[in-house]
Amino acid sequence: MQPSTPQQIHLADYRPPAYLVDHVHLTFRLAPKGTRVISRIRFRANPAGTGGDLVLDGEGLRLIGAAIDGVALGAGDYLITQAGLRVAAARLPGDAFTWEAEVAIDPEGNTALEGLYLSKGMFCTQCEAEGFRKITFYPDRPDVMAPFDVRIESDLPVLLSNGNPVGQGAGWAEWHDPWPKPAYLFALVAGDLVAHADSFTTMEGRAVALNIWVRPGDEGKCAYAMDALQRSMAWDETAYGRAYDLDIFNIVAVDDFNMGAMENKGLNIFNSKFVLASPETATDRDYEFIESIVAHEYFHNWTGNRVTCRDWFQLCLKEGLTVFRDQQFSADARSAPVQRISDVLQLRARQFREDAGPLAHNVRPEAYAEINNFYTATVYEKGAEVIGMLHRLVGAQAYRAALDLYFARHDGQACTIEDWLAVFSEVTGRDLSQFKLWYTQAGTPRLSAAWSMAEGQMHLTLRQEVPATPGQPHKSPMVIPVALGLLDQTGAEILPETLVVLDQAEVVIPFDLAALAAEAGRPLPEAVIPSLLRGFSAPVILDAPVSRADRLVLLAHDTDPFNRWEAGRSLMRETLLGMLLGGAADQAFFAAMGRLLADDSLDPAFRALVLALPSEDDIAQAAQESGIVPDPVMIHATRRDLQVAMGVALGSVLTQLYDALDPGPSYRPDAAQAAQRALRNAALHLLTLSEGPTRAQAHYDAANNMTDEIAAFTALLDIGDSDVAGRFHDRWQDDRLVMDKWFMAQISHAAPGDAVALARRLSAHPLFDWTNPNRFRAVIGGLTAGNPAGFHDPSGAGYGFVADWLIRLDARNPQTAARMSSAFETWRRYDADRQAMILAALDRIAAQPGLSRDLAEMVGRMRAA
Ligand code: B3K
Ligand code: ZN
Repeated sequence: MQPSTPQQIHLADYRPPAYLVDHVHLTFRLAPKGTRVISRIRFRANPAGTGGDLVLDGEGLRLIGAAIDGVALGAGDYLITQAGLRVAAARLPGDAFTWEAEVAIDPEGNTALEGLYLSKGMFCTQCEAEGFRKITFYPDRPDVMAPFDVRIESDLPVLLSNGNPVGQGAGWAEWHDPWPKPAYLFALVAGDLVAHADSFTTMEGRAVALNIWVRPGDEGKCAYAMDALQRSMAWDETAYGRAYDLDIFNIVAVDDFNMGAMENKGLNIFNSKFVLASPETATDRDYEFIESIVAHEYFHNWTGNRVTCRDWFQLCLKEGLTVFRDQQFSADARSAPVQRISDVLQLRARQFREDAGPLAHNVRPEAYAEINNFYTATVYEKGAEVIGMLHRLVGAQAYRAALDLYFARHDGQACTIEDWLAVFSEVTGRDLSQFKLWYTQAGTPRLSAAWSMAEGQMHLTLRQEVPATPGQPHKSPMVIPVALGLLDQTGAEILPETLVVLDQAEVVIPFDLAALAAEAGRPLPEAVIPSLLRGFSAPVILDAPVSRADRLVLLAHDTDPFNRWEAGRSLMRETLLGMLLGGAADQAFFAAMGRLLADDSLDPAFRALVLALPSEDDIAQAAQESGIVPDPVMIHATRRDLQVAMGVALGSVLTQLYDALDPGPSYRPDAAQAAQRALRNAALHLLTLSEGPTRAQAHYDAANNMTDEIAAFTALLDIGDSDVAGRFHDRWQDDRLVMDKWFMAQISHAAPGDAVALARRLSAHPLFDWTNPNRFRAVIGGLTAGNPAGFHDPSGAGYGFVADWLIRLDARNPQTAARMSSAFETWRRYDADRQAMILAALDRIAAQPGLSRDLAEMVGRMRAA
């Protein structure tokens, strides 16, 4: 039986709403099983719309009663369907009217964690994208914006909603949000919470009360998030001229949450993992995430909330821009080169992977069945890269002018990518119609370079090709900004960074080397080494025939730190691919690494990134890109061989680094200390693999922070230590967030042949609460993302295990099940046996009766490839 494909919604079918909303008033009478929601909504016919029936979205609502302009509706006055409610135009009193309704909903029974739900006795909401329709009947689409007044009635001590508080008494509180917003930004929280409070005064002189609300006992873990919030508020004023616009800003930490966090107006709701931190329980990486996610959600106040999206196809309008902004913030707060390298690592690991498989889609998709399936690396990270390219093309000043115009013109509006590009065209006079292909063509372009030299002249040929992706067999040439420099054979720069824009399939660019060399005060070089795509100036795969020897020169001398790192990375990637085909690592590579590691003028965080090997999935991706069928088990073994070889070859420099980089007893999560720990722990890892457990055991015993503790823990797991997991468990069994690490680390660092059995065993552990998304991700993601060789075990056991869990979770929480299913998106990469087994797992999922639209769409797209 062919499972039915869920129905698709198309960008081309967009129509303006028939009715706009002038004001919303909501009353919540909270009760776990039977919450009443009373709504009073002032509608007005949209002058730009078609008029007609009043169509409201609504799912899983029990209608108690409804009225229009105070006149109660009878059963014959409206039609209720699975998707909502319709009142015929003929029943409406005119162009403007007030809709009132009372509905009953069941927060306790809401296991999907979308709409109003309960998490450990606390009421909270998640409305983006389409959760508001599970709260009351409403035109639940982002182009309907309105001010909200909210009254909450409950005995719980803390009652929060969007906007400013306007009144409270025993058992009730009222909130007023003056800023028109779409329903997806609505939020409500009620619970027994305590606040970590502080304040901020805006550049406009507005005093803002800041609160981070957590469960009692967690208030000591909020200081870093608060600090990050205050720094974000100040940064947005300086960098973008954007000030906060309410009297209060609340953040709430919740344990059961489908994603990272949510930017609801004035009331951000966070997965507690991205709020709570103490040195003992959170790693440097956790702190970094907290900083960037707090910033990201705060920055949405302007890019997303004040200016929102017309429809969900425009999601990248707010997400790509807000990611770009949070990346800029982190680059300013920490180290810009390290930030850029980390961002590119993420982009390649998640977005290039997505683009190379059956789930490839445009930065602005054109069709979806379930919009939650499009909160992807392509929309977010590639969306941010596209803005980075615009920034580079027009320059920082014009970028700022375009953004100023964007905010001035579109404040309070729901916009499109066309609106966004228009402000850049107007400010710069540029025609961006070809640039727009970045939004409408999927796939990672391949950029190839070749060059020749004769008589003091160099000709650089740049060629692009955009691969076919699902539904897009033919592509047009894109606008690719290529930042480049030229080095001579000694590593001296003879052409400082220059921007070349490739906007055809091929261009040939001449360079007058004699003139360049003279200008740089260097003799005419016999050979030049191009440093291409500096700073990763475009999200493309670069093929450039730079010899190994020349890449060693780039690694040692390039003035662009990104390309310095990239040179080392590509050498490592090539070494690994060579080893997969039976080759060995060469000594020149180790020697170059050793010199770089020992160079104390370089940021230790940068050195740690140079030392880090590509992940197993990166190697599989690189194999795929070079036409090799990847064998995950062999990749794991080969990568481990190289790690051991590095530990041996670099042993003395690693030992010196380990000894020299101890930041001492007082922990600070700042970039400088984190950098030392990153390099020191990278050294520890390689030394443990090459020398054995002694150093890691001592490191574990001495650790006074989670960064060091987890580094020693995972190093010991990697060499098969059988007792460290028990010790870790005994110490941390009562700390939920740390225990997520315990589950994840063990599975990720299990020997591939044992990983599925271990995941199975841990999924029967009393602390495995599979209904908690973080814990589910720790165990299932620990296998699929953390241990690819285990997941792709030749027996197929990993596929069966994961499919079973996805099916089970789907009945309860479709969003998280669908998201986790992308573990299978790479299936086409593998050998015929694995492909057949993955396809069988996907078929088994697809055949489940009652499969959610979310998971059905994902599986359908993956199988279709
Ligand atoms: N906008 C939210 C994500 C909502 C996801 C809905 N499935 C968080 C963010 O991007 O900031
Ligand atoms: Zn966002």
